[in-house]
Amino acid sequence: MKTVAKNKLLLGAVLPLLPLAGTHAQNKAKESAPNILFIMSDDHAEKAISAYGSEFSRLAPTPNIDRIANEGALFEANYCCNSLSGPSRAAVMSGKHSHANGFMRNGNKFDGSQLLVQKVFQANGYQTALIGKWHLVTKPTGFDYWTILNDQGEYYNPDFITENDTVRVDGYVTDIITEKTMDWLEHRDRSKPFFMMMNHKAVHRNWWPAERHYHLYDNVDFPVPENYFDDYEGREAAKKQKMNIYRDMYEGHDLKMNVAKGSDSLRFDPWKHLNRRMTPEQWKRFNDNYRSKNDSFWEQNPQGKDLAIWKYQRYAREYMATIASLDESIGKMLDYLKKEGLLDNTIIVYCSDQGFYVGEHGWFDKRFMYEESMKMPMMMRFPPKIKAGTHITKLTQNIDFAPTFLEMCGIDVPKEMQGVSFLPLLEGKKTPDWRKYLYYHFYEFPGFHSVHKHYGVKGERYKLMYFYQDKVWELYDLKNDPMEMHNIYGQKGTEKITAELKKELTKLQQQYEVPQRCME
Ligand code: SGN
Ligand code: CA
Repeated sequence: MKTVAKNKLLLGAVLPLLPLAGTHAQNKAKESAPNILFIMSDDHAEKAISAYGSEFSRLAPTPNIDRIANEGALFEANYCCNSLSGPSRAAVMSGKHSHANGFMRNGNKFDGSQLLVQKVFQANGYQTALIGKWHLVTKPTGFDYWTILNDQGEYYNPDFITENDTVRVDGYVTDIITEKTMDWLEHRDRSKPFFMMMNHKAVHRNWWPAERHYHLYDNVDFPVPENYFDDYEGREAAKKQKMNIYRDMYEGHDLKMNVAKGSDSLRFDPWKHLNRRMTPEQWKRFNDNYRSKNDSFWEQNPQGKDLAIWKYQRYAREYMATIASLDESIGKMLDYLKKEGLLDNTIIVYCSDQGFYVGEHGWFDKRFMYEESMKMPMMMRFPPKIKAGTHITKLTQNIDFAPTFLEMCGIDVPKEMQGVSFLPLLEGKKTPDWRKYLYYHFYEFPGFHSVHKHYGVKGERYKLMYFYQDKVWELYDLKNDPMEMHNIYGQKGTEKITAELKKELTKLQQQYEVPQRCME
């Protein structure tokens, strides 16, 4: 792999220290201040992480990612506030819901002048860095060093953008991000603690594995979700989406089927689309080593359910094979921190930017407030404060991350952040007053996959959603219907719980000051 020259690595954008409301700008962190290594992947579903214990992940385990959970805490009820990449990243860094940080849908221009967690760390004597996916359109702020992918980035031979230039780097994106992160850690200012964001591209569409993983799951049959052939009865918005594996996935671009000569849009040739970054030799190896061995069933021209199931398996195998490189990356980072004697004084976080569907309801992608996409896999390791094997079952959200990280490092949490620190949960303290409901709001319509705008409230047992442009409500009892197949809104016997949830919804919208214009 080609790396950026050392002097460039060290010449990050040094931003002026800003007066930060509610923080004591000390400019020098205590000697013992912990470091933070924040690792975010993209579209990593909970069921694809073996620490969560699904049958699906048992067939394709993630032992290194699991180390973080096993030696620390696994979050079982962590949720994003808006299930999309840009909005989730903006919520993590600002500690605020989308309407308050201004980044409501992908493609918005992020206001980098606002208060952000990395700026608070920087003002408190931390060295800050960001490597990998950014996706917020405007340039990163608050990082001493940054290098980012262009928009979604490329799996093979990707471009990396820095303050001054754009450099194409040969190699596979997950490996390059890992090496760049280690390189930065190696050359950092060792007199300061660090706050490092390592943001992977994997496992985003179109799920392109590293060459060494092409055949990893060729012979594995992943369990097909029982609602794979969902008919969306009683769920109007679900009927209108365009994210079915068997109907909407591009056969060429997504499923990498040999469709180069096909003309209809489902047969999109990957070479002509996102993977034109592969060299002709890489493309040849892909054709010779992968497609030629995996396309025989499809070449027999299967139809109907047989084809739909085959597509699911192809998708699940490529999705999991792409995760294999992520798991290797986490293993390398943990080993590096150990070798450097940093393992126990570094707060290590692994999370995905949101959840993802791997066949539930027949889908890929995210966006909906249903569990698989609203849930955001999350785990943390920090032995001084977190006992190995901790399970966090209370409701937490991505807006809580910034307040938690700051409190764990002994830095005051700025009052304008809307999230709350979940450090007491990590420490196993009694928290009888912990929140009972979370607020969710999805804005990207019209947009990819045609998921209509909606907001809602999620409690421990019940979930209420409102597709406000369609004026359609949905209510789920997650205890009796964990797969959210039965919308019980308006049914006899649900009056009391509906009224309670509507009250909570209004309360949260007032608390977070959601403007009326965002709800029309
Ligand atoms: C791309 C994908 C979509 C995906 C969005 C947002 N299409 O546009 O399927 O929903 O990103 O994803 S692709 O064929 O171009 O990959 S997000 O995770 O970044 O929010
Ligand atoms: Ca994502």
